[in-house]
Amino acid sequence: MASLPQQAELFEDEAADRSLDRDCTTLSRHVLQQCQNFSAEAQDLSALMNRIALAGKLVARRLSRAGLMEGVLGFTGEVNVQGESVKKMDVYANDVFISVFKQSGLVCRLASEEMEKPYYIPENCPIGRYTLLYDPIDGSSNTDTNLSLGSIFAIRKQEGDDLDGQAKDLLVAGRNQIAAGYILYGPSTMLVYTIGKGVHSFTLDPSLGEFILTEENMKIPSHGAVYSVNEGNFWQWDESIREYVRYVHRTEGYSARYSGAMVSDIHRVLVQGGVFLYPGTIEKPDGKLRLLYETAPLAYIIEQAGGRATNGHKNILDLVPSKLHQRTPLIIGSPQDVAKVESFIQNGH
Ligand code: P6P
Repeated sequence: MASLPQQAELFEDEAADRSLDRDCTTLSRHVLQQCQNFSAEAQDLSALMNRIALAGKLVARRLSRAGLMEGVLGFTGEVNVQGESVKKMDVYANDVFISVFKQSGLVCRLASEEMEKPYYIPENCPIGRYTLLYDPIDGSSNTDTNLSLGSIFAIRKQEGDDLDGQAKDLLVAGRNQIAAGYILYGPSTMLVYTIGKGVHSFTLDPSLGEFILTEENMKIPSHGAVYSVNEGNFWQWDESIREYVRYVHRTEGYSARYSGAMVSDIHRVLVQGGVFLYPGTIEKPDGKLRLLYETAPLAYIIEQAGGRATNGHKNILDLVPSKLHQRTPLIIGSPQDVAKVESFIQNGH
């Protein structure tokens, strides 16, 4: 029988081994573990996620120096396809993803919130079999105030031909995503992803320059205290959404949290439970958020973690877009809290 000091030493050694093993659980290794094989597709997925991680590192580095460099903060003076004023960080992050994937040989196209048409990999570059759909910087209005921001991504396999360059083959439901996730640029930079085998989070260790495994198989609580919605839009909502908000106002146990960057708000909901809403309005029934590269990837993550995501009537992952920048209302989070919102919609309050 080992003496107590020997037991303590043994425990410390085992803890040290676990810590070292975790530090070696990089994103690309984890993806291969998840795939449980080394097939060409598994290798592709691992390489794709590695490229996403590189893009995240480059964006995180730029954000960490935003206040110290010329030309990082503020607006470009341009308006994007969404009709939104473009922040310099939007353009930079959009270009980062293009640069990171252009020579990768992994993708044939990149479709972004910031580009009216997809970016087709030039013929003088290696062409891959996947499409990256992404929102390079979600919540860019937070750039200039040093608040959290995110990037959102979805990976789809090239199905069929896109001969006319209209990317009609992308107009399919979110269940066709083979990978999805987000990067959260907060006090630490986190990457959360799924390939349909659970949700896993990684934290960037700047000393290693690697995203290191933080939590495997994340599960969203069935209920949470947080409701996250921009109540400044109250006057624009359908009566049913107003009735839901009146309900949480008069019911003990709810707290409002809203940051202006839904990656941050939805990550909080994933970890603590609750619900995030961006409803449609009477003037814009489809709301503000985009289906292909915002709500569908986030819905994949939350559904894989045991939560739900709906437009109020249909599962986000079953919605078929009619156009690349299709918008959709979003109610996403803990199953009990999403159901509560739906009950107001279905009862036609
Ligand atoms: P509003 C950022 O532009 C975004 O797409 C989401 O990240 C965020 O939750 C929402 O829009 C903020 O929009 O209308 O509340 O300012």
